[in-house]
Amino acid sequence: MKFSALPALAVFSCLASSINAAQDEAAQLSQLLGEAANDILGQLREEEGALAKRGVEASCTVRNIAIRREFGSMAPEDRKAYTDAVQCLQRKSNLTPNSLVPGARTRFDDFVAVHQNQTPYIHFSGTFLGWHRYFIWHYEQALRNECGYKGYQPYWDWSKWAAAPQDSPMFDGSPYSMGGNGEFIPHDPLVLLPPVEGANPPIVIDAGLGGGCVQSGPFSNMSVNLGPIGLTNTPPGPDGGLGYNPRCLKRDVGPFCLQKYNNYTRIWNLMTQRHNIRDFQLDLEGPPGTGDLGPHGGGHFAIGGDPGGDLFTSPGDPAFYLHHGQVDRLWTLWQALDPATRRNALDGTNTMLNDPPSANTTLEDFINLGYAAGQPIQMKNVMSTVTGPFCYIYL
Ligand SMILES: *[C@@H]1O[C@H](CO)[C@@H](O)[C@H](O)[C@H]1NC(C)=O
Ligand SMILES: *[C@@H]1O[C@H](CO)[C@@H](O)[C@H](O)[C@H]1NC(C)=O
Ligand SMILES: *[C@@H]1O[C@H](CO)[C@@H](O)[C@H](O)[C@H]1NC(C)=O
Ligand SMILES: [Cu+2]
Repeated sequence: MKFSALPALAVFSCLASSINAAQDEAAQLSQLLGEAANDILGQLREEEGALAKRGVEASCTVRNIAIRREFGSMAPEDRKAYTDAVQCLQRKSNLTPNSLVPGARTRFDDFVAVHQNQTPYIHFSGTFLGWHRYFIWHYEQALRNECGYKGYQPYWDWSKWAAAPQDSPMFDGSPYSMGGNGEFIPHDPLVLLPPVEGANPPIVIDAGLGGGCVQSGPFSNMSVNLGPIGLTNTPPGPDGGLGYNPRCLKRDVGPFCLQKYNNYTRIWNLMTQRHNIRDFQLDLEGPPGTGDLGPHGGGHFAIGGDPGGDLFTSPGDPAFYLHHGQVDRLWTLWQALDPATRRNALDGTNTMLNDPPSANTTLEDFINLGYAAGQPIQMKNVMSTVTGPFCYIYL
């Protein structure tokens, strides 16, 4: 009698300790990242003081710095203000000429189009982190300057919601969410083929809990105009994916990817055990050919669907910008943990996986967002979130 109760107890205590472990990991990570953020503010204060001694006024200070927050930690009305502004961008006309991108219809599409066009140069390349930093910053600027948004770009803390992202504030489908999951349509796992045919095992991603059109919340009405280009098992849209191809927003949100690639352990290791930019980027994007998607790929495929599951067209899902907010947050705070060696550290070439072969990206190289926004900018001016055009921090 006594013994039959033992296994159950053992299971229970094992579960309890893994829950405690997860809470400890969350607390430890949040402490580490909090300290990194404080270091950035401390540095700003010092620089402001040094400038003041020379009679110069600092432009980015602890008093005017923009604070980007986790979507789930924002007040409901602030979340709604954000999605209202995104919908405003989706009503304004595109600036991208239709002679270049025939399918662009809105200002929102301008951002999608430039990402489509530049995908082979801004992923698994030296510009990956800097380009996406500049990209989401200009998106935030467009929301503020063209659509009257008063807040800042939110981010998505993957690990926090890894057990059930579909029920999280981001995807629960309430009026204060980023829109719900896609309608549940039973479907097979997604099989991503390896870059080199036959060289590596394919990556199998368990089916999520959606698959169909988003039916609740802010983006249930949205028209996805561009793409797809690189959606697995789906041929490209008209004009190679740059043509007009209006359809609903589909998502396949579920816990599989986040639990596997974006849990607290993974992010803790990324932040504490990757000591140079090469290792940091590889871990974040997943070392090619290993079957590991990394937290960057994990977040993308935790959203999945169309266009979320398409490397080229993924910014066509408004959740993209919150996912890349978290990528930028982790880069920012990783840099702050050792600014002397990390502030200007770059690794990679100017083409995806150096194919075709290209030069190493340098701090002098320019990136640009085409018709979406802004001027070309040198990599050296996007390496810090408190200099150049930027003045923001993540809490
Ligand atoms: C969807 O569009 C209709 C018609 O434009 C509008 O009345 C409705 O409020 C929209 N719903 C959402 C969730 O945006
Ligand atoms: C957490 O992520 C790591 C690394 O991606 C993985 O090896 C591990 O299995 C994950 N933990 C759980 C509980 O899924
Ligand atoms: C590019 O960077 C790699 C890694 O740092 C280095 O081994 C290689 O020599 C560099 N190539 C050129 C052409 O500088
Ligand atoms: Cu991208």
